[in-house]
Amino acid sequence: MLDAEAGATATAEVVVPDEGLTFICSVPGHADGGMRGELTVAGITGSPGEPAGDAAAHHSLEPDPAASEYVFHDPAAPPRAEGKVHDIELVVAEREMTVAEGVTQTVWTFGDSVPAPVIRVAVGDALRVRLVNPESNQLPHSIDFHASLVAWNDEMRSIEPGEELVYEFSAEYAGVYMFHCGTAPTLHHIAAGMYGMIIVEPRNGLPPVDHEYALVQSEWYAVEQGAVPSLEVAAAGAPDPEFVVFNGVANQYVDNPIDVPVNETVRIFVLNAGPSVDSSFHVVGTIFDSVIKEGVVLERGNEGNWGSQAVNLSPAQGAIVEMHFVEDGLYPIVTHAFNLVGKGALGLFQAGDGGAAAEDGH
Ligand SMILES: [Cu+2]
Repeated sequence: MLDAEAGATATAEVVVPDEGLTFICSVPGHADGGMRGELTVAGITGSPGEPAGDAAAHHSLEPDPAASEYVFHDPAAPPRAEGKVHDIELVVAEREMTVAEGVTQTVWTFGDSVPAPVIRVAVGDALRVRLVNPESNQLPHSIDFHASLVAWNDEMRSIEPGEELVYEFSAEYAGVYMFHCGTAPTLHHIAAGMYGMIIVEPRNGLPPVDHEYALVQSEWYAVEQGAVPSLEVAAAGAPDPEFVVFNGVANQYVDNPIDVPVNETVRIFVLNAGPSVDSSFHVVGTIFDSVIKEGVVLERGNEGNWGSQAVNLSPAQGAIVEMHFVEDGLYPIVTHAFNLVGKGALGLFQAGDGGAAAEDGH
C-alpha cells in the first residue's frame, strides 16, 4: 500500500500475474467513488504492444491464415432494370463471410452478398420486393427502403424464419438510397451486413458516361473470428470499427485495382451504409466535376467551373460523383478521414498502364 499526499507522486513495483490484477484507492469511500482499476496482461488476451483493457480488447483479432479467401465484389454498377415494374426477390442469409484477409465473420445479408446486389430503377417505376426469411435462419428480419414512401409498421415489419413479405412501393424521387434491415436492434442488423444501394435515376435517365461503379462504405465491428460483429462495440458512443470497407471487404480494390482508360468519364454511385461513421469520399489525384449529393447538384461546365474534392456522407447518405483521370497512374479511393484508410477504406483506380513508366524513373 502506498500513500501520496496532494501534489506528491509515489512509486512502487508489483508483480502482475498472467490473469492480471485489480487495484483500488484504500482511503475510505474512494473506491466506491470510482478510484478502482484493473491491469490485464498484453500478450495473454491482446497483442504485444497494444494497450491493455477495453480499448484493446477488440483490436486483438489476429488474421487466420486458414480463413477462406474473400469473394471479390465486382464494383461495376449494373445497368438500369428494364421496364417500369420490377419484381425483386431478396432472400436473407445468415452465413460466414471473409471480410478482410484472414478474418471471417458470421454475417446477415440480403441476396447472399454484403452489400446486397445494387438495384437500379427510374422515377415512376413500381417495385414489388419479396423478402424471404428462410426457415433455416435463426432471427427475424425486415427491410426498409429509403427510396420509398410507406408506413413503417406495414412494409417494414419483421418476419420470422419461415415467413416472407411483399414490400411494394413506387420510386418517386431520384437519388442513391440505402436499404437495410430495420429489425431491433437495427444497429446490430446493419452492423452484421444487412444493407444495400438502390439507385433511382431521373425518369429520362442519366447522361451517358464511359464507366460506372457502385461503392458502399461500411464498418465491421469484428471482435472474434467467425462470430457475428459485436453489437457492444458497435454501440460505443465513439465508434471504433476494426475495419472500414468499400463493398464489404477491406482493401479488395488495392489487391485488385479498378482499370480505367485515361481521359474517359467515370461515374461512381457511392453510399455510406455506416452504421455509424461518416465518410469523406475522395479519389486522390482527381476532382469531381459533377456531384449529385442527396438531391443537391453540382453540374459539369457550370459558370464558375466549380469542382468538388470530397463528398461528405453521413450514414445513410448517397451521391453520384463523376471524374476523369488525366494521366497514366494510380488514383487511390479513400475516405479522407484518414484514420480509417488503414482500416481497409482504401482502393485504387489504375488509369492506363498504371504509370509503369514513372516507376522505371522515366
Ligand atoms: Cu435483419
